[in-house]
Amino acid sequence: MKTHTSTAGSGITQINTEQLKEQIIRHLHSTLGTDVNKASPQAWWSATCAAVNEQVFDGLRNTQRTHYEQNTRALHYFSLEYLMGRLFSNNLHNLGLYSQAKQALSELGMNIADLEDQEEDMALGNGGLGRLAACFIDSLATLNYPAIGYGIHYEHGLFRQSFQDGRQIERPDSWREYGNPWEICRPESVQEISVYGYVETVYDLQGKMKKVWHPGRIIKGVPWDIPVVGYNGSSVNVLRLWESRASDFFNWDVFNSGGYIDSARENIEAETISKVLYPNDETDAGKELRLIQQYFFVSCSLKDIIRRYKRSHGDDWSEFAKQVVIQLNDTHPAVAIPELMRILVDRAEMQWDQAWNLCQQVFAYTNHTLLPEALEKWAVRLFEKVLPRHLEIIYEINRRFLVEQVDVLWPGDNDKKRKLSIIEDGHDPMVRMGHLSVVGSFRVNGVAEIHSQLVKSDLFPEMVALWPDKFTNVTNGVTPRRWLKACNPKLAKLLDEKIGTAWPTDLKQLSKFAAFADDAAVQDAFMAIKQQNKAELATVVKKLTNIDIDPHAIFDIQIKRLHEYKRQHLNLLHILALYRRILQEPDYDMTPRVFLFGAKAAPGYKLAKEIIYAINKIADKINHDKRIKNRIKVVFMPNYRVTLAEKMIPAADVSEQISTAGKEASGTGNMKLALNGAITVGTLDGANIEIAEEVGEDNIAIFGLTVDEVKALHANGYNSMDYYYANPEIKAILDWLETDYFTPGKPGELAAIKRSLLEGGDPYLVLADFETYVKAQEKVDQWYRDKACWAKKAMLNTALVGKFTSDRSIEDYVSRVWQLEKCAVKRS
Ligand code: AZC
Repeated sequence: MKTHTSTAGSGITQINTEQLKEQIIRHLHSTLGTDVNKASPQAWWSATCAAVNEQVFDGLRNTQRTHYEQNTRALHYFSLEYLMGRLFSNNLHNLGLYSQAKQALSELGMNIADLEDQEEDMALGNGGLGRLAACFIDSLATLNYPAIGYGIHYEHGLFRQSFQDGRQIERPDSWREYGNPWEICRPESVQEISVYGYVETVYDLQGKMKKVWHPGRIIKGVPWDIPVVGYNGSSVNVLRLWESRASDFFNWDVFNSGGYIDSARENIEAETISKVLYPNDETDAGKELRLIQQYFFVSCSLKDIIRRYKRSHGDDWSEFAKQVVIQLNDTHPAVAIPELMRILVDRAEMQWDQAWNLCQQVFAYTNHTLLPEALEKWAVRLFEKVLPRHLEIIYEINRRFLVEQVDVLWPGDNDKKRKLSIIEDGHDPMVRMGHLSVVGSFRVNGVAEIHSQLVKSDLFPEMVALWPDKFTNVTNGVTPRRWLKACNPKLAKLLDEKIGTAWPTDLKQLSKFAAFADDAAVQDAFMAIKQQNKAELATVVKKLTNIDIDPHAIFDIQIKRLHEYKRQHLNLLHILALYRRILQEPDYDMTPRVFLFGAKAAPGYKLAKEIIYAINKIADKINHDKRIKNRIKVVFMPNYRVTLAEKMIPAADVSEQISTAGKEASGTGNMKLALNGAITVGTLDGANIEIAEEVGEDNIAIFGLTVDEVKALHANGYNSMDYYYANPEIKAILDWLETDYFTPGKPGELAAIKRSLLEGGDPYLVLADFETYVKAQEKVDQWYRDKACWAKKAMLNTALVGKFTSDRSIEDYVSRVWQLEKCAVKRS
């Protein structure tokens, strides 16, 4: 019998297979109350998690003690979303325990993969922004930076998607219905926060004016801690998520006056706050509950930070900005700025200037999008109702900003004031959260070079004139532990053999793999792995959709939220073009291709849902059409999420990154796919540009209008009709959508796409980019015919994208924004 020992690093106790087996059985007995003979897979999974947690909690204690003793400066990441996915295999990998666990379980008669499937995804996020937060906290722990993630403990994460007659159906996600082994409730750190009510102006005996907020409601925030295990067991940081409950204080009042039922209602209302994640990706919900969610978690988190600070510094605020830096993940947590001001001015009775100075040293803001519909604005009247004191503070921040900054640089220029004001004028005045975030932060960053440029030139040019040094870039990254080592074990093994095992924490090492790009034997090994991954995905596809796909076809994958700017419909038009060509020319020469989609549409986003419907209907028609002889297959995978991404990405040949230039801030799926050897078909948008720089133009299929060309086209008056009439293929395809060809007996069912592209003016320039997109796809088809050529390109993609590790992003944040020190964890 083999006995592996963990390679875990300093923070964590070493453990071998035998010990792990004993722990699992002990937990089956004493934690789960069952035994080896009757335990369900769920019980085995829980027992294994409990065993893993023995090491995790060990590391957690050591990390927290070390940070406390060393009194370290720490990063506080504020994010409304964390898209964690599953933690079982991730924690095992990061602890260096995966092979031991696999061995231990197999000796106990269990298959580790079956146990992995017992876990629900922790889907507390929508898409890129939430997954980025998850990659970042992995890297922070791996790099031994003291950091804590703060967010909301949603009872229901992102909805589960299924299709009924091709249409998206949403069901609630109950990820912790039967508990979750990774979280620890911390009743000792409960916080209470206030909302609603009114503000009273009072004067003390010296005649000094003071504002007193009399809240209308008190809500309790209960923290749940999720340990974040660094790779090789370095540090174990914490993700602290707040759950809302009715405050005891409030219940008593109502209860004593005989209002049992009312008190129950209060409970329900309070609990609503953390009930469900808003499913909007890149659209501002503008709803009262959303503002309360934002304030709830921000206020709980700030109180938590201050409590910890006061433990060592009492009422002396002078070290606060040295100890604390807060990163705002988009504007969603921006209400933290007036909240900290309120705490300092109203509570700590600090002078305004001093408080503001402190605030501006603490906050930094990341912008993730330029889309106008995603730029958050809150109606002043709503703000006034929910957070009356905060509105006053925002007015004062704004007044001083306009007088002391704007009017100094542009004296008497009212247009500038109007443009820069945190309050947008109009019949329904609004609070602009982006403006507030820029004014209140010491640093502002975009998430890819081009995006950061556009943040400066298009979004906040005047703010740049005021504070040129405030703006910077940090290009996104992804954790190679989850997105290569864990999800693509065969490729990881090949890399270990060829370039050594340092790459998971030093991804630039991958460039050594480039030396093998012309080596026929390594090419064969690489392509054989891709082939196996494709075969495995084909099994998953069969199980989920009952569609048979051929693993020898090109696997062409577009996985991301459904949005017009991401242009899944451009992909669809290409599919229709190929289909039509085959029907017109039965011997049409093309490499067989399987087009795979994964995407959720926001439940209220009509056109996005129509696009899903159209893809499903067209898929159904094409997949059953014998005439095309399987040259095309189209699959829409239901319920796309982290766990499905982990199966699709290692099997991709082609990565679709086809957003309208200037619209995708960065993208991170593009990085994951390239890392796993997929070749990008992409526009010069977001991080695609930087991927192209790294892999070289021979190894990526770039097409389409550039940002400047997009701007010029709009400026000169884009008319999509011109393309419709000029290109017979476009015309035929769009007209096809109006017939009942794909929806027998129901003509016009797919016409929404045509309408948006013609009458709707094609806001994302789908038709303008169609021709070059088709050309790029033809090039890819040609490349694939030459196996060695393809293998080389694919290998070079893996080899040359080392830049896109989230470890590098974190180091960029550390040097450009956070100024943290690493802190090696000591074992007790
Ligand atoms: C996304 C951007 O669309 C994507 O380009 C980027 O890679 C990602 O953030 C991480 O930075 N934005 C969002 O998911 N959501 C919002 C509201 O921007």
